[in-house]
Amino acid sequence: MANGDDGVCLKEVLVTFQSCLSDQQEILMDPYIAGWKGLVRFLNTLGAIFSFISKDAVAKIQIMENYRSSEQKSQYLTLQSMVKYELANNLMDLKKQGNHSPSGCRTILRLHRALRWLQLFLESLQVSTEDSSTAALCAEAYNASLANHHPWLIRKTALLSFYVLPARNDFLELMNVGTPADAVAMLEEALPSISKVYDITQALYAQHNLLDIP
Ligand code: 1Q0
Repeated sequence: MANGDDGVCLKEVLVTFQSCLSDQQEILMDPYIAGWKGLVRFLNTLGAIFSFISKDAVAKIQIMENYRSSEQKSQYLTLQSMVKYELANNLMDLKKQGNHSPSGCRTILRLHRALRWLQLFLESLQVSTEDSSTAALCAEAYNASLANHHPWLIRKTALLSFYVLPARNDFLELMNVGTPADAVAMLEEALPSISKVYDITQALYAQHNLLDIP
């Protein structure tokens, strides 16, 4: 995924989300996790100030990788099979966070909420103009999504960290897909599959009443 010595080609990362969808419109866990790993690599190139975010994302990715290399790995092949398996075997704490290790469903729910942030941020970048503020777009997307699930201190810290984001054109160039116009065209191409992955997961979690698991 690296492009050059220190950059991450965001196109390759976003394309990974396209390969999440199986023929049956199920979401495949491995490319979903790989997509997040790529995003974290990109986040790490933006500076150490974001390490409090990437550490949490890495921990969640690790939990899911552990499930995918456990004896139950086949149950975690897709998000749909994971939900079915964890519900059937009572592996989720539906009321409060319990003693056993975090379930796959609660872990994916956190990443799923972050995917909504990504979707909103990419949508706004796509229609942004040269003088748009990346920090403002990022904060707006965050406030409309993840912030509703974060306590005050995390919200404050996250919003403060966004101020160091590069200006819009510099940010688009960091994506390593060519000019800012090329990057915007790439976002247009990548967004439908990200939205589809988000919508399918949202419907799956809603159907099983899992959108608020602690
Ligand atoms: C570009 C700037 C990146 C901004 C990322 C926005 C997300 C802010 C999230 C702040 C998270 C703070 C750390 C801790 C949070 C946890 O408490 C929380 C809940 O977990 P738990 O176990 O306590 O219940 N965790 C989460 O909400 C998960 C957060 C995962 C965030 C994953 C972000 C991955 C990185 C993405 C960078 C993508 C940049 C792409 C830009 C694309 C532009 C075309």
